[in-house]
Amino acid sequence: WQLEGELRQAVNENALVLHYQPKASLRNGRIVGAEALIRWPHPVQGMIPPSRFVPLAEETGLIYSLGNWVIEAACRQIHDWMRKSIPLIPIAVNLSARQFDAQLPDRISEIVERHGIPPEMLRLEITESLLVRGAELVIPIMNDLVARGFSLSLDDFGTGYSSLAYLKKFPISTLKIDRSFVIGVPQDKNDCAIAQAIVTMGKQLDHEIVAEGIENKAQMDFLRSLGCDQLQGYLFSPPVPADRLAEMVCKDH
Ligand code: G
Ligand code: G
Ligand code: NA
Ligand code: MN
Repeated sequence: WQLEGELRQAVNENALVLHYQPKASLRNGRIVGAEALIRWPHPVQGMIPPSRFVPLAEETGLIYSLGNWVIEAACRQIHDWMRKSIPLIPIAVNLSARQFDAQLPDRISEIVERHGIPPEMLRLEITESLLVRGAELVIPIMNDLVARGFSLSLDDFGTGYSSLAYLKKFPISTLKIDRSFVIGVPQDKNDCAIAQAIVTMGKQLDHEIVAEGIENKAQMDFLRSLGCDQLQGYLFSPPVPADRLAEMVCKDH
């Protein structure tokens, strides 16, 4: 398929870019982190969103080198911010299930050490879909990553399968409430109940709670009233280029 060949070439030629969506504290509105989101500036098709090529990369196995590129690019960016004395915030990268193998911790450590980055500055966002690899494979890898100083966030929480059985076994520090439960609050009673249950449970498990996809003030106020810690969404900021994020962080600190 043509797009696959072009994507392989784009990875090899460093022709992809990361945009960064800030996460803000729901207590004081300050930027407390950001999520790196990949984009493909295509010469003919324009900026291609990840929904159009990440699934392709996952099907073809290209996600392995694409995933390494993302970690490398995020670390290069953090290094550049350190060099420019921009206040550092933790940057989260998304990991696909196919990237999760026994060599992953060594691969990530090598990249982080080569760029001289404190491991706390790189967060790893995973989803429950990871469990297709088998809990007996993935949980030790998660523990290894945490032992090396990386923290794990469980993304899209509530949309996967078997969430509750494994939640207590995952060494995660952060739970991200999926956008699909945020859309309906505060009007939809069911969404409110689900959001409240997730926040209550997550806090009992000592996890930090991030609400994704916050688009308006009513949603923000409701999630804050539940005790949610951080928000990510268009109300605060869409994903932005690296330089724009640096400006926002500098203004904020
Ligand atoms: O930015 P956007 O809303 O289009 O992202 C769509 C999806 O692509 C999200 O589910 C996001 O997690 C995923 N995605 C974005 N960047 C990456 C990445 O670097 N690696 C992986 N595996 N998924 C990503
Ligand atoms: O699956 P994941 O949580 O990684 O997806 C993040 C995606 O959600 C990003 O691609 C980002 O562009 C998108 N996104 C971020 N904030 C909002 C928002 O407020 N509304 C909507 N509809 N999408 C958002
Ligand atoms: Na994600
Ligand atoms: Mn995410």
